[in-house]
Amino acid sequence: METTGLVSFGRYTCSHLYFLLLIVLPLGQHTVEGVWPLPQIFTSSIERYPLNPQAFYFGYGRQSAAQFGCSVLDAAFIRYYSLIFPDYTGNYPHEDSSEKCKYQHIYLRHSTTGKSHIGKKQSVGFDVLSPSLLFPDNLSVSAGKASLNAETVWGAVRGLETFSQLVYDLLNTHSHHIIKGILLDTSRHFIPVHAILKTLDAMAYSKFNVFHWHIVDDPSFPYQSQTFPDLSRKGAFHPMTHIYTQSDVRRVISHARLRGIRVLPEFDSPGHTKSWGKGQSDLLTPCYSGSTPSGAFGPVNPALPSTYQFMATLLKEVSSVFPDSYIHLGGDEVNFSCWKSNPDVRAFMQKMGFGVDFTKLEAFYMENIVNITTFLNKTAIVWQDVFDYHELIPKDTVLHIWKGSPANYRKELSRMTKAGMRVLLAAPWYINHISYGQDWRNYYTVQPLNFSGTAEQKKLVIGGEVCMWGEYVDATNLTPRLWPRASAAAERLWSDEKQTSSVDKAFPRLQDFRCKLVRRGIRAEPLYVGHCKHEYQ
Ligand code: CP6
Repeated sequence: METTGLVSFGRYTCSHLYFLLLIVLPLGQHTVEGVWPLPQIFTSSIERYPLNPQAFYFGYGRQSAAQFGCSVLDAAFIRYYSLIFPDYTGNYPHEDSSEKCKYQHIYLRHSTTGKSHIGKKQSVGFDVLSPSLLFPDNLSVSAGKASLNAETVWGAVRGLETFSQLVYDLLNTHSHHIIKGILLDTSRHFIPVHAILKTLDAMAYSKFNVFHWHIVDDPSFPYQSQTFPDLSRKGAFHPMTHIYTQSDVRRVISHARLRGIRVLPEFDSPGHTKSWGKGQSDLLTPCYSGSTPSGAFGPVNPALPSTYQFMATLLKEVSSVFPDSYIHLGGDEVNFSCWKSNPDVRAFMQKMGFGVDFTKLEAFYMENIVNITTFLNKTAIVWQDVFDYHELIPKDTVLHIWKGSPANYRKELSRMTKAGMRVLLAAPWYINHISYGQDWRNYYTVQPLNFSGTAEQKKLVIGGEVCMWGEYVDATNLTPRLWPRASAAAERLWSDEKQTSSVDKAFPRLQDFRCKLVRRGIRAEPLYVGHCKHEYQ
């Protein structure tokens, strides 16, 4: 039996276009969760086809004994159309019946305008062939065309039911985790380029698709800027050996690209910027003790126009060096005490009418920075703090949830998606936190969509990220700390939740996968007692 692009059900063979096929695993392992009762025989493929209610139509085949006017099927078409598109407010696309009778063969054209993802002119027809004892009932759906061959109209009605069950609503039943990312912090420790490249290899093995490069932070500024070379000259741990040159960055981006991984750069501000101040004077806020500067510096100074000029120039460079359409702007954990101590900042607050509400000042700063990225044709991602302070950021900004217990981040997911914002979830996957035992199970059993909200809201959860904050991590221990624990999160973000709901069933598979990583030269740590056929050499 043909399998590619085909699904067959019992005596119904079914392949299709223009509907979203539920079955996702290769032959031999799958379940047909979408069809009940279970067909006796079926084949499936990973292919899914979008169905467009405005272009979709049931029709009678040329050789069909039943034709328009067959009341059972005419009525069934209308019924199943609304079963398949429950939320569609338009009507079943009737054609004038006198016109229709002129067609020998009713094939209904899909318009290629609008939302067709396929891009080719398509037609979809449903053939109902003449009843014959010699032919089995047969539902087949293939590219551009779905046909149902049935011995009787009643068999055809059954086939329509099967078809309608195969159509599933991406919004309602499937998570839409587009981003499966890993954050690496290269500021608290310098991670040499070769270790980053190796990490990208391993990311590809677990099907991660975003490398979130938390490239700079308080402790060091290893990014070698073309426009501001002093930032790394003075702010890196070492100006020559502990920096990422432009060519290093290009190598990382190209290595990632070849593996289908996007590189998302983060230039976190206004907090987490201590190292920036070494190479850029007047950028950070001088902290005061009483009426005199204490010599310490706080977050980026939001009261000076020069700050925004600097940020615009830096982000302009960043947006040309990193081709991705997203830039992460940080905005987390801003400590207000230094801003509070500074008389110029306080005067600016008065002038702006912020009173003593420093969250307004932070919001003002972030709004300006987000606007800069918009101007540069990039979409901003910010940590959740920005939304917590200031719900009126541009609607296309992605919010990144990093803190809280499951109860807390669920509340945050509800709130943010209710406001129509897209969300990335990182809070459950702090891979830098370690403990004795099998903590990968916690990463595996996360349910990113288990929060109160509509299907529309759930669609706004665009993915998740595993975070490797760098306080206790450098190239010596990065790999075993990441793998295979991050792979547990990868399956949660990649796979169908229902088919991967058992953490115990995942255990032997993950052990096998970990051995595969080891065999490929990745020092992935063991999950528990056991051995690999090929131990690490
Ligand atoms: N660094 C930066 C960090 C963290 C954040 N931003 C962080 C703090 C506490 C925890 C996890 C991460 N180390 N720049 C917050 C996003 Cl528990």
